[in-house]
Amino acid sequence: MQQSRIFALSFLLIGFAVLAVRPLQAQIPPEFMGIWSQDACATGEPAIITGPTIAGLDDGLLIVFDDDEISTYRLNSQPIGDGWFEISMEDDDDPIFFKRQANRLFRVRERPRPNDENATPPSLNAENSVLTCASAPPRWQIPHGEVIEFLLKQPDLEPFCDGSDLALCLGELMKMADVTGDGELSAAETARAARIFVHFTSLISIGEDGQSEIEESELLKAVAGASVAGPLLARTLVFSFDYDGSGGLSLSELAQDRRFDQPIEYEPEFLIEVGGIFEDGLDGLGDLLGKLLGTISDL
Ligand SMILES: [Ca+2]
Repeated sequence: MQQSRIFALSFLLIGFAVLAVRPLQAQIPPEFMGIWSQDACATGEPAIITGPTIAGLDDGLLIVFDDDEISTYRLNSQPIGDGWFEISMEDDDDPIFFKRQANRLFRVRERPRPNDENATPPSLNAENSVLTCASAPPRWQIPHGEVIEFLLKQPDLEPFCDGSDLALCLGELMKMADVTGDGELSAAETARAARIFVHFTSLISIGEDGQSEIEESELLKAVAGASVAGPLLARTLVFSFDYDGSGGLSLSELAQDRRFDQPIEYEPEFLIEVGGIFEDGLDGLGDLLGKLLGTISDL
């Protein structure tokens, strides 16, 4: 019922609506979220930990940018005292224990016993730690900057997107998409939202084992497709929903004829499904654009 109602919305609105949320279950501690690197921040391969706000996921996400492959894992976490958290990946019986101290996140394999005075505390050495980074290295920012920013901003959404008020959450997502801050989405801002949506859903097409790997070249192909076809889709959306003819889309125009007065619930797989439809739609537009360009060059 909820799903069919969402499906009735425009692609853009779907894009935003499905990024709204469910109540949090396995909270990733805020001090663990952000960019981490095993090596120097300016040149290393970043790993991003983000909370479960996005995508209706119950779990947090760990996204590892590694040479030519990008891997995404779902994370569950629970505090075990003394600053330690037990973090496990989906379908993995082998949890790892994490603790943050200053600018490092330390991990140990053995369960630390914070409440046992006689137990030897686990040794925290730099070899088993990652360093917090203010930003991702240029090597990764250039091709993936938009989605990295989107991932990093997730904790800011949490107070607004706890699953209880979709309209409030949509308002915050709208602010995120509205680069110029004028309260309206231009065609370029809409196209950017489309690119981020394709980038993001490609990254989190997580399998049943709770993880996904995607070759960077495959990911960039999907994003390039969205970059070419997105503006066409964006203009179509602006033409379709810009009721006051201002040239941009406001939240009230996007929400026209819809009532977001009920909590929203769906399975994460639904997002992936919508991402697939969205990508197919963009592919279709890409084909159309290719044909049009072909026709023009034949003239
Ligand atoms: Ca704007």
